Parts: sequence; structure tokens; C-alpha cells
Amino acid sequence: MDPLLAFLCLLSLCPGLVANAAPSCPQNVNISGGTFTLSHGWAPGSLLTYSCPQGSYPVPASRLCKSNGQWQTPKSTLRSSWLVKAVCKPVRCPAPVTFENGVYTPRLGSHPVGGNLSFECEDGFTLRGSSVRHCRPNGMWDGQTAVCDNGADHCPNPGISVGAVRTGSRFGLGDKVTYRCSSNLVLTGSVERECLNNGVWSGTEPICRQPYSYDFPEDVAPALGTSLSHLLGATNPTQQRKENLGRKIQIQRSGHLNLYLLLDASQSVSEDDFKIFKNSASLMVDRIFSFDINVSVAIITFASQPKIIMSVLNDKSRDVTEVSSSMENVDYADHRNGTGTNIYEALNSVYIMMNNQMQRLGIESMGWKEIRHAIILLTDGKSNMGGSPKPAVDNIREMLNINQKRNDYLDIYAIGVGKLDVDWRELNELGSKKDGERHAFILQDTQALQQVFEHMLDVSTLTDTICGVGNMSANASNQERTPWHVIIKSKSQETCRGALISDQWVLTAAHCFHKAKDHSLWRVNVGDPDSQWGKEFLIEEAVIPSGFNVCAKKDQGILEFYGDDIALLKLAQKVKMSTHARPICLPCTMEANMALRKPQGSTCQDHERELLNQQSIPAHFVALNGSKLNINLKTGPQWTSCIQVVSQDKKTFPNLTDVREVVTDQFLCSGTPGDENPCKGESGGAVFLERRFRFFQVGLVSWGLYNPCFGATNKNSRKKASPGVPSPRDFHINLFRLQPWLRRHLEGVLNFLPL
Ligand SMILES: *[C@@H]1O[C@H](CO)[C@@H](O)[C@H](O)[C@H]1NC(C)=O
Ligand SMILES: *[C@@H]1O[C@H](CO)[C@@H](O)[C@H](O)[C@H]1NC(C)=O
Ligand SMILES: *[C@@H]1O[C@H](CO)[C@@H](O)[C@H](O)[C@H]1NC(C)=O
Ligand SMILES: *[C@@H]1O[C@H](CO)[C@@H](O)[C@H](O)[C@H]1NC(C)=O
Ligand SMILES: *[C@@H]1O[C@H](CO)[C@@H](O)[C@H](O)[C@H]1NC(C)=O
Ligand SMILES: *[C@@H]1O[C@H](CO)[C@@H](O)[C@H](O)[C@H]1NC(C)=O
Ligand SMILES: *[C@@H]1O[C@H](CO)[C@@H](O)[C@H](O)[C@H]1NC(C)=O
Ligand SMILES: CC(=O)N[C@H]1CO[C@H](CO)[C@@H](O)[C@@H]1O
Repeated sequence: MDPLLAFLCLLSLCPGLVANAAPSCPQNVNISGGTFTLSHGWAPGSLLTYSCPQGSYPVPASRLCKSNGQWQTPKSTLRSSWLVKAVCKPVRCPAPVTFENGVYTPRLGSHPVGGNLSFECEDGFTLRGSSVRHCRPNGMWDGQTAVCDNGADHCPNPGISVGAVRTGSRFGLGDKVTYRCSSNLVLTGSVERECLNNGVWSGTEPICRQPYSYDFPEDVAPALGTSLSHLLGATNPTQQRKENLGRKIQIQRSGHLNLYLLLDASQSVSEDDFKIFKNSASLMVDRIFSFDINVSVAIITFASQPKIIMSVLNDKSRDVTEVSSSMENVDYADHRNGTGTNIYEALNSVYIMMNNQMQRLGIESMGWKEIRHAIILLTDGKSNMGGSPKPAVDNIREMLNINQKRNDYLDIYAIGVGKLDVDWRELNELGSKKDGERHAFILQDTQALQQVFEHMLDVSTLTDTICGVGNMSANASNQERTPWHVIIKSKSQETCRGALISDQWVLTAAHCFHKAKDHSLWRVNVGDPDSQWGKEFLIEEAVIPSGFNVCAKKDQGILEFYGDDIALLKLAQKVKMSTHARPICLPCTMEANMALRKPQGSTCQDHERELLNQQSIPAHFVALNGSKLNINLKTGPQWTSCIQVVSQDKKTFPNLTDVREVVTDQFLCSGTPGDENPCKGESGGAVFLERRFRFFQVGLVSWGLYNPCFGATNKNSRKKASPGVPSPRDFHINLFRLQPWLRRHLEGVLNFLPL
């Protein structure tokens, strides 16, 4: 451990103490079954954090090495210096206190992980929510609160979540209910809710949590989104739709978004935790800028005092490169002199920033009024200075004139990430509370935060042809993740796949149309074919290169040849852009240049260098069932060795002397061990890669030596190739090699860069 760091920490804790007399804390702090980390070794000021395997939690969660060389356990009521042995305890889910108009089983004091709770309603009542719930390894029940309702009142029965006690049993207009949690559970959500005239309860459903519980991303996803719909029922669909729009950070072309990232650097957050905050914040910055919207990002670190790293008043806050580089300069040590947690001052600095911007733009100006504000606090919530943060939030709300109509102009999220010992109560105080939503989360790592952030974003109003935007959430549907993906059918049979490259053009393989000259029977299915999002389009025009001829090299003993295996289809109508139908970015276009954030004046070669930048490049294609599968595209010497295998296929290529006769420069190669192999019906689909949260099509699936779907019983199964000759290999048309042809046929559709 850096001795200088320890020395400074000591000074800040107890000024006046002689440094060389620094004691160190005893090392008998092992935890059975778990591990621990120390922020500054055994020196005073060091924070010890315990962790336990999934399904258990540490008691105590952490200890602080005090200046007198004794361990202090936070919140410990023990006055003696007796050191309690740390243990990993099994996680338990809380039991219901009461359940109205029905019964539940089993009746236990608390439930083990993996245990189930079943709910049943009495006659005359219908069950809403989950009838069976499972206890998850984070101490939370899955599913939703079960409620037995008879629908007799103005508002639906708001229910009693597991572990909660409700006061108030009238659900008419203006009636109020209040909640508290039993035993030592912590309430998140609203303590009081009122039945509003639109038949909805104000605030957020209160959930009683174990103090040590944290969130899995998949639990958070529903909390951020649609849980409103079951409360509203079918009362007023138009209104429901409108209100739903305002529930997340809205990504839209009009107006402007201010994103304020506040990073807690106080003592209870260790330097390692702070690094996690920093990485999480960087990810959010990269993602928010990936939509090419007007956004400004402020960065503030805080402990006893806030430090403004980037202000929305600075023009650089609109530039992702500037914001990212100032994020690099964020330093934990900036707050060494004052290590308290002053969330009030941190939020107040946001208030001052907003106020200055309002003065600058004019309080009545549209420019000011149309700014949406999202504040994300990365913290452990342990505010210990400056008093309650609430007045600062109230000031902000008042200045932004937040009311029913303008509710979606401000979102405040309080998030704990990492192995922190987080204060749920404080986080809950901070997050804004909107009906059916929760704005306070505790997540285990940056990856979990990335998943949750994805769900915080509402991109449903991005209806222009922005390319290569897919949903990065593991919870999103296949089509949302690859919205450019289309299915090409002849009559009723699915024959090929393709990719939208604009709102009216589809890129696919020529061999799909090999035998069919009449396109009138063909259909292109855009959006999710199994849902309301799917729509079939007729083909107005099919463009196939004149050079495409599978039999062109038969004379040379090449029974099938796939040079120029590319086709463009013009759909009979324009596709309406949505979260389920958007084009992919085609390299060498202005659209892709923006997405790659390359400077103006970049060339096609620059794109090729950027996208095909290694000898083995991770890429993807879409399987018959819609999942995204992984491959590695080979370039340079690895390409040369990748294609050699072709000569082993004596059946299709008898007498082959030069593999390059078959695999010309037009082809990318994949399919070496570890790669998935495309199946027959997957031809024509995009071969794509991800950069900066956007997707770029570099190739299209053309042909291969092995068909893993041969003999498969359904779309979900593929067979691994058995070892033997020839080994699997797959070849994809390289779009960088077909630029002249693409340019000729897409002029006026896309804006191409110089070669
Ligand atoms: C704590 O555990 C480590 C490794 O398990 C062991 O080496 C060490 O001796 C233990 N210390 C004490 C004080 O029990
Ligand atoms: C809970 O239900 C699941 C299936 O719903 C079952 O697999 C599991 O064994 C049940 N657990 C207990 C403890 O009964
Ligand atoms: C978005 O920003 C650009 C450049 O900063 C500006 O020209 C444009 O008017 C802005 N759009 C809106 C809707 O504010
Ligand atoms: C901490 O305080 C000292 C003395 O007031 C000052 O010289 C130093 O610059 C401060 N350090 C930081 C990081 O603010
Ligand atoms: C991703 O999909 C989920 C689930 O449909 C949705 O709630 C979320 O808003 C989407 N996010 C983005 C950025 O598309
Ligand atoms: C292969 O080569 C042999 C000898 O050169 C020739 O007789 C035979 O016809 C060739 N096969 C094909 C399919 O071209
Ligand atoms: C879709 O198919 C792939 C293989 O083709 C398989 O690995 C995957 O599990 C399937 N997905 C589902 C949801 O069944
Ligand atoms: C918001 C959302 O789409 N949540 C879904 C996430 O995935 C699980 C199962 O994988 C679904 O049950 C949720 O509804």
C-alpha cells in the first residue's frame, strides 16, 4: 500500500496527530466462507469490505480502521472494543405479514433461497400479479405483488407487498394509504400513496427489502418500464400511452438532454468502488452519445464538497470526446481533504448549474423549457453532512416547474454499484418516484449497471433512419437487438435473410434468387414476424449483378462459384422506423461516419482500417430463430490460412489447384474452431460488428462448407460438425470489395464517402 496515501488519510481524519506514531489495526478479521478487501491496508482510515458467495451475505458488511488502531463496525451498537467474528449468513426472503381476500402458503417466518410462495384468492376476487413467487439469491421475490381485487373502487386495490403493513383500506378518489415495513426490513418506494382522479395511485409501490439485498438487472427492467399497465387496466388507453412515454430518459431528436453524472468519492466509498463508479459513468456517456442526439453531460465528483469536472454551461459538454477525456481526469484524491458525504451540496451544485443555464437562455425561452434533465447519482447513499438532500431536490423541481404535465422533464436515479454497503433508505429518499417505477437501485457491477441503463433509455420516438442502433439489453427481444434483420420468403417458404440498409432497401445474397426470375410472389418480412411489429412487404425491384453465375467456373472443376453473390431489393413501400425496424450502418457512408465518430473527410479506406482492424475480428450473424451468434472474421495471414480448407472439399471442388479461384478477394472467412456456422436459410443475412454501441455491416452470409442445420428438427437446434474433412468454413461477401457496385445502385439512397 502506498505509504503516502495512508499518511494523508490519517491527517484528514485527525489533524494534529503525529504521523509516525500511526498504529495499525489487528489482522484477526477473517470471515469464514468469505473474503475481504482493504482500501488502505491495515492503516487507520482503511475500509475493510467483506464479501460472501452468492446466496449469502456478510455480517458485518464492513469495518473502518479507526485512528486508535481499533476496528469500528458501522452501525454497531457494541461499545466494547470486542471484535465480533465476521460470518457469511444465508440470504432469506421476507414473509408476508398479511394477505387480503385470499390465502398464501407456506407460512414461514422467512424463506430460504429457492423457496416458493403461492397465493390464492377467495371467491369473487381476481388475482393480479404473480400467483407463485420464487425466492431469489439476492433475497428478493421474483414476479409481482399478488393482489386479490374485486375492482369495486375508483383505484385498483394497491395491494400489500411482501413484508409490508398497510394502513387505509378505502380506494376511492382522494383516499390515501400508508405503508411501513415489518421487523428490520427497509422500505423503498412511497410511504404514502393517494388515489388520483385518473384511477392511478400516486408514487411508487413500496417494497420491503432486506438491508443487504441488491438488484439483478432482470429485476430492475420491469421496475423501469411497463408495470404501470397492470395498475391502469383498460381504463383509458390513450392516457396510458401518453404517460408511459414519460417514464424513462427519453432519447429524441427534438429538444435537448442534460445528463448530470454525480460520483461519490467520500470515505465510505473505497478507491476501488470509485473506479467502478467511474467506469460505469464512462459507459453511460458513451451510450448516451451513441444516438446522435443533442445532449450535454455534466460530471461532478463529491465528498464533503462537490467538484465540477464538466459543466453543461461548457460547450465541450456536448462533445463526447471532450466529456470522455474529462472523465479520465476524474480523481478520487481530489476529495482527500474532505471525506464526508454531502449529497445536499452535490445536488445543490446541479441546481446552481441549471439556474445559470436558465439565466443564460432566458426563463421563458423554448430553448430552456425544452431541455430534459436526468440526474444519476452513483453513491452508497451514506449522507452524513449538509443535512437532508431533499431541499436541493425540491429547489430543482421548482425551478424546472415539474408538475403532472412536465413530469418527464426530470428524472433522478440513485444507484449503488459494486460491493458497497449501501444505505437503501437514503437511496430511496433521493430517487424520483413516479407511479409504477423505481428510481433507486443497487447493482453488483458495471455490467449490471450497463444492462439497467439500457432499460432507462426510451428510444421509441427515434423514428428517423438513424443506422445501426440496436437494443443492447439481454432482456430485449431478438428483433429489438437486431432491428435491421429481415426474412425473405418465396411464397410461404422462408428462403433467405437480409438487412435493411435504408427505409426502403434491403441487402441480401444473389443466390437466393438464383432460379426465380419472377419476384411478384416474394415477400420481405420486416420487424418481428411473430408479433404486431412484423409487416410483409412486396418487392418493387431486385438488383442482381450481371456477373453473378454459380456455374461460371464449372469448366475448371469448380461446381459452385459465388463471386458477386449480392443483391439489393427495393421494397414496394417505405418501412416505418421503430425499435423493431431500423437500418444497419453500411461502412463508407456519411451515416456510418457519424456513428463511428470519425472526422469529416474520412474515406472508405479509413472505415475498413477501423472496422477490420485485427487479424481476427469478433463479428455476428443472426440465426434462423433470431438469436445473435458469434464468429471471428479473419484478415491478412489468418485469412490465407482460413481459406485453405476449401481444397479438402473434393466433392464440390474436384481438381482444385488454387483455392483463390474459389475464394476470391470478395470473401471474408470465418468458421474456425469456436465459431458458430451459418445454416442454409441464413444466407443473405448481415455479418456485422459493434463499435461504440452501434452496428456496422461488413459482409453478408454467402456460402460455407458445413450446414449445421442439416437434419435439425427445429430452428433452435444446430449440430456441431464432427471432426473430419473438410473442416467447417464460412464465406461472406466483403462489402468493402463491392463498393463500386453498391455506389452505382444506391446513389441518392445513402451518402457515400470517397474510396
Ligand atoms: C486468515 O486467513 C488467511 C488465509 O485463509 C490465513 O493465511 C491467515 O492466517 C488467517 N488469519 C487469521 C488471523 O486467522
Ligand atoms: C419451487 O417451484 C419450482 C418450479 O416452479 C420448483 O422447481 C422448485 O423445486 C420449488 N421449490 C421448492 C422449495 O418447493
Ligand atoms: C442540436 O444541436 C445542433 C448543433 O449543436 C443544432 O444545430 C440543432 O439546432 C440542435 N437541435 C435542437 C433540436 O436543439
Ligand atoms: C488540501 O488542503 C491543503 C491545505 O489546505 C491544500 O494545500 C491542498 O491543495 C488540498 N488538497 C486538495 C486535493 O484539495
Ligand atoms: C431496450 O428494450 C427494453 C425492453 O423492451 C426497453 O424497455 C428499453 O427501453 C430498450 N432500450 C433501448 C435503449 O432501446
Ligand atoms: C479433373 O482433372 C482430370 C485430369 O486433368 C480431368 O480428366 C477431369 O475431367 C477433371 N474433372 C473435372 C470435374 O473437371
Ligand atoms: C436459437 O438457436 C441457436 C442455435 O441455432 C441456439 O443456440 C439458441 O439457444 C436458440 N435460442 C432459443 C431461444 O432457443
Ligand atoms: C422488461 C422486460 O422485458 N422484462 C423481461 C425480462 O426477461 C424475463 C425473462 O427472461 C421476463 O420475464 C421479463 O418480463
